[in-house]
Amino acid sequence: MKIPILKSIEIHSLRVAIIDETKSYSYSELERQSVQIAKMLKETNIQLEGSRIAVLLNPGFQFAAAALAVWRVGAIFVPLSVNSPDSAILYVLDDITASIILTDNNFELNISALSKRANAQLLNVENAQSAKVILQDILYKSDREALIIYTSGTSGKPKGVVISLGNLEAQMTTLINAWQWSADDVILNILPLHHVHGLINALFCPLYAGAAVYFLPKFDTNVVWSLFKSDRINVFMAVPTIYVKLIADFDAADENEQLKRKEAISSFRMMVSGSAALPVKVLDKWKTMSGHILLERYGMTEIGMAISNPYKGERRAGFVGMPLPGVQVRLFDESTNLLIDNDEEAGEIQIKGPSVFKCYWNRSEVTANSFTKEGWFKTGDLAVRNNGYYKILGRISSDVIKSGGYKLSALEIEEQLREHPNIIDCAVVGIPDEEWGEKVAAAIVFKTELSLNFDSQLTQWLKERIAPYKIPRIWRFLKELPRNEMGKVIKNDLITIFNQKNDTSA
Ligand code: MLC
Ligand code: AMP
Repeated sequence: MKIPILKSIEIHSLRVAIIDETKSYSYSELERQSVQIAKMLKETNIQLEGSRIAVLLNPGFQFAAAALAVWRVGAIFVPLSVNSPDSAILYVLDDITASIILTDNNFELNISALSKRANAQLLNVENAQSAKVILQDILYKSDREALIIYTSGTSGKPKGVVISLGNLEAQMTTLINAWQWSADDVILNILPLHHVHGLINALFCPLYAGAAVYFLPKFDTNVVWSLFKSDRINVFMAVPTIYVKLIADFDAADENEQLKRKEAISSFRMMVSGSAALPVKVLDKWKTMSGHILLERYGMTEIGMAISNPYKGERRAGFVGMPLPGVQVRLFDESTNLLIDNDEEAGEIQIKGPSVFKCYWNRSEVTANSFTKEGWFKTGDLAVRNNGYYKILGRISSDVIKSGGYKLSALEIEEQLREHPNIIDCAVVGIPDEEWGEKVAAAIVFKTELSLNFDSQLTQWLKERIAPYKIPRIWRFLKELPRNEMGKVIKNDLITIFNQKNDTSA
């Protein structure tokens, strides 16, 4: 097969592909830059096919060109989080044994020492124009690995989810048809690009459809509202926290400004919410502001988008909709080993189909354990079905936290905290929060007397070790953790403790 997005680049060459801070770029400019970066990769004489190329670039034109370039040379594209500390980046570079890191002037200096430690060659995409070697596009089998995205889960350290070209094509085709993407669309993308929501739904899908993607350097409610009013955008996708923040900004504006904002968003073709539960209150408020019933859908890094409310038809508040075409969904009760075939009982969502990922990178045992014997992927999400519509009830494991749309592993944060010389014991939970979905809360047992402001010192200490969105915002310092007879921390009791006493929240 030909690489999916490369097909669309040829067809739409004169259209606008990317708009960023300074400029807009056509599809043919995107193609040219991706060819130049691919040539630069070739010039290294590194064995590229199947190798992992990490990309540390801000959302924008160069990022999109780099992804295409990596595929042109038959390598696997691994987007890095631009806000993570060195140790988190090094973890990914080591895990994938990255051959090359693609970056630009914004990051080159900072990443240079890391690239040496990881034994990866560092290339700056801003130097790509000088590359001269001859490049030939390759044809691929659909099971060729295209992409690795790191996700946290129940297993402590983040794992790389390997997505094949076939998976990617299936995910994009399904969404483009279901949500009626067209080349006339312009989407505002303010999401991070190291996760599927920002990367696949809000960048690759529009590029595959020949649409334009408008990037902002950073999420800012005011700038987003100005852009909405500019009449240049007609599609928007975000996590619920972002809608909550936009609503707060709307409510703070004067009446005249509110009217302008209402008028602007009422003419959008589509506004989507996902990655975490959309509170019905937020959906209702957005409806009164815009006339739009936000299109809520359900997905996961390992499966792409699986369940969606309809583009045309009833969008049900509190429900994530029905299985997308080509995606098989079932509810399963592991305790009874039975399929749920009625509208009353809850079960784990299990998924099958061409969009389901290939494997976890270098973790064959974890991969095997993530599927049933019959090949269904076990999502770890609980749901009920009502007249064909699915409602997510929550996660089976309390060790998985969703905050601001990011999936976080309580175990990973605990592991990190235990490395602190003054911490004997700790436990991390998610506390429900209207703005963030959940806030990360940590209970800590210390070795010695605490100094004043220990929570801010700990926050600082963590900032050098884990991504900012994984840092606990609520702290509690305890003499001991609530445990059962087996010695296991009772996380529900801990949540109660957090909800009862006055906390130290950031
Ligand atoms: C930041 N802050 C938090 C926080 N993150 N507080 C509590 N909980 C959190 N999780 C605080 C900061 O400390 C700071 O406080 C203030 O909020 C602003 O910080 P920021 O970093 O500038 O935040 P902001 O840019 O506003 O980020 C919010 C956000 C971001 C919602 C834009 O979290 C985001 O981009 N989320 C999207 C994640 C995503 O794409 N997930 C999809 C995964 S894929 P102070 O006091 O300093 O002001 C997936 C599959 C699927 O899930 O189905 O899609
Ligand atoms: P990630 O692993 O970051 O891809 O996050 C996937 C998880 O996000 C899913 O397993 C769900 O728990 C959650 N999720 C995604 N969309 C929704 C939604 N619409 N409602 C509730 N949870 C969601």
